[in-house]
Amino acid sequence: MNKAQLPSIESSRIAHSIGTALDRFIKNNQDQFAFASGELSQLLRDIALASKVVNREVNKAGLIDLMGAMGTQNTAGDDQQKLDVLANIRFTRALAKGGEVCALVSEEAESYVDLNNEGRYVIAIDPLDGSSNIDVNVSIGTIFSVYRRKSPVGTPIQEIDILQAGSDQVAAGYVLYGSSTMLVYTTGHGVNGFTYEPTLGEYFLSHPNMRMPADGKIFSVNEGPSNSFSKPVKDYLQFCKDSHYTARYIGSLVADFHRNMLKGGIYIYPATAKDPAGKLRLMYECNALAFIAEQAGGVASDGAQRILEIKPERLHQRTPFYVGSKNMVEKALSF
Ligand code: FDP
Repeated sequence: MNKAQLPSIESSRIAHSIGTALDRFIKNNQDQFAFASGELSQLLRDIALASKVVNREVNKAGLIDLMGAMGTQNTAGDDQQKLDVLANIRFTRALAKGGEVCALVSEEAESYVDLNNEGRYVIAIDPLDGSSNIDVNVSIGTIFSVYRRKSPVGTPIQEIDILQAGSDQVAAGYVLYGSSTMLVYTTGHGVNGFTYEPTLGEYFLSHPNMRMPADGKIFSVNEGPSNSFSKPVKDYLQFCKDSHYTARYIGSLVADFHRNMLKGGIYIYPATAKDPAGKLRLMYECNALAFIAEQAGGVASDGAQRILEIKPERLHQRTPFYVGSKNMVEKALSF
């Protein structure tokens, strides 16, 4: 083939280009990362591989005995679903095998999991978010945060490695098991989204350099417990209604967040009488989405400060969460 033929092949309508594969994208962009870039790249690949396995299990859950409750509760007292447990095993196993991770914080485990003292990274993960939607075929997701350990490599893990503020994240992402499966991640240089092509078994770049619209008209909140919302939250929701905004609430954080990433909108989970500190978990739900939101031009707050500035005191700490389009979140915070 001579060079002159390439442009016509590239623009051919018969065979559309399918975009850059995730592995190649990670490799091409690993120079952006200041530390041991090969290790972070391998870690991201491990997460992507585990997500493909989880995707497979999620898709066949109705055919084999994978739906329904496990009969156990996680550390927060939520009923564990079989797929919660399975996803936790898949991600933990993949990250343990890879060797880059020294400790893992998971929604499904009370304490952190000590993996490998030689590893340089700490992962906080919600292996399967939105689990109450599993049995009804509604989108669910995985959320992860990646930190560099602070103590010397080769020594036992310490609290300073685990309880890091969101601003210390070196990478974060989510996987959405939806009408198609997507992996969206950032290493602090913008946000990129990849769609899974099941017949090829690969993620391909489908949403390069994602930006959250600065404005939007979608508000996303479970209004069931609204009697116990604070007055400013009630007032803001009234403002949304008076402004004829659209209410959309899937009840899977990843799915609600992803929709707002693409269309513009605000997601709110405020303090309620049942959950006075908010329901969502700082370390493995809010931090990752806050990092992604800010990288895409959005805002994430607990109502008083940036989510990323909160210094966690406990693994399973909860926080109120206001995240989404910049102008919408700033407006909500002004109430
Ligand atoms: P779930 O309890 O189904 O796992 O953090 C968990 C989460 O779902 C989020 O994904 C979701 O946005 C939220 O809780 C839903 O909570 P409500 O049922 O209280 O609205």
